[in-house]
Amino acid sequence: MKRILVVGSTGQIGSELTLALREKFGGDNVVAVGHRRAPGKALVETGPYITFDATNRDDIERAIKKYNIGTIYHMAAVLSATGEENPQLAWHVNMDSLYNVLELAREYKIRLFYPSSIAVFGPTTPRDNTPQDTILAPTTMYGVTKVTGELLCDYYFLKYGVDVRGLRYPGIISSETPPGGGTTDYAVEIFYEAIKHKRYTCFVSKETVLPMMYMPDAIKATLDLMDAEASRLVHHSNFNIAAMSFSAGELAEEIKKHIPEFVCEYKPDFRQKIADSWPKTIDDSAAREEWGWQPDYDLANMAKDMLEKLTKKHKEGKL
Ligand code: AKB
Repeated sequence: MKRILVVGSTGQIGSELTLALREKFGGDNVVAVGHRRAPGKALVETGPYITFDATNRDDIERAIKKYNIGTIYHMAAVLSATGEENPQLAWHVNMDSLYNVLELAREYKIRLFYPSSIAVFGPTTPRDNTPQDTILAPTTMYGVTKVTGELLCDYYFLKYGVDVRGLRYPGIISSETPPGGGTTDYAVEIFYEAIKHKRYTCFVSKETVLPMMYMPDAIKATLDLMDAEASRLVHHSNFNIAAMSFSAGELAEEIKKHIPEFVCEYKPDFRQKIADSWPKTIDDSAAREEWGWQPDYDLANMAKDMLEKLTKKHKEGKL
C-alpha cells in the first residue's frame, strides 16, 4: 500500500487524525509530519515521525519519494485569531504550503485532504442554516486563505483530475491536543478551566452562537469523506458539516450541570468581531446526501464525555 502523509500532525485535529489513520491502516503506513510544536508521546511511538516546513516544496517532495506517499492530509494552518494578528504569516503558511502540496499531488498523482472552515463565510452570508453554496466573502485573512484554498483545490480537480476532498470544519472541541490561535478556542478552554479552577473568563459574549463539533465526529467525517465513492461526489473540497450549535452561555450552563460551583464571566476581545462574522447554524444536507454524513454527539453527550476525560487526566496530574 502507498503510505499516508499527515502534514500538521502535532496540531489539534492532526494529532488525533494521525492516530486514527494508524489504527485503520497500520502505524508504519502513516507518516506524521511536525514543525514547531513538540509531538505527543503517542505520535512518535506509533509510527514514523519527521519534521519539515511545508512552505518548503523540496522537503515535502523528499518525504513523498522516501515514503512512497499516495495520500496527503494537509492539516497545517495558521488559524483565525493568530491570522488577524499576523495576516502576512497566515497567507504565507496557509497558501504557500497548499500550493506546494497541490503541485506535488498533481505531479505524483496523490490524493489530498484539505481542511476548510466555517471561516469561509462572512457577514453578508446568511447566518442561520448557512447553505452549502452561498456567499463566500470573509473578513478575516484566515477566511480569505480558506476560500482561496477551496477554489484552488477545486481547480486542481477540474483541470488535472487531482482527487482532493475537503470539509468546512466548525469549531472543534477535544480533550487531547489543545487548539491554538482560533476564535472557537474558548469552547475548549472553558472545560480545562472549569476543572482546574472552577472559573473561566470567556473572550466572546454570553450570547455568541457558533457551530461546533466534538473531535470523534470530526475524525469520523474526515475518514468517511476520504472513503466516499468518487462518483457520488458533486462537491469536492468544501463540504459543510454540522453537529451542534450553542451560545457560550448555554455551554457554561451545561458545564454547571456537572460542576455546580463553576462561574463563567464574559470579557469579549477582538475575537468577538470574528465570531460575529461567522454562521450560527449550518446546513450540511449536501454532505448527508453525497457521502452519508451524520454526527453522533450533541452538546449534552459531548460535555459529559469531555468532563469525564479531563477530570481523569486532572486526577492523574496530566492537565
Ligand atoms: C478558528 O476558530 O479559527 C478555527 C476554525 C473555525 O476554523 N477553529
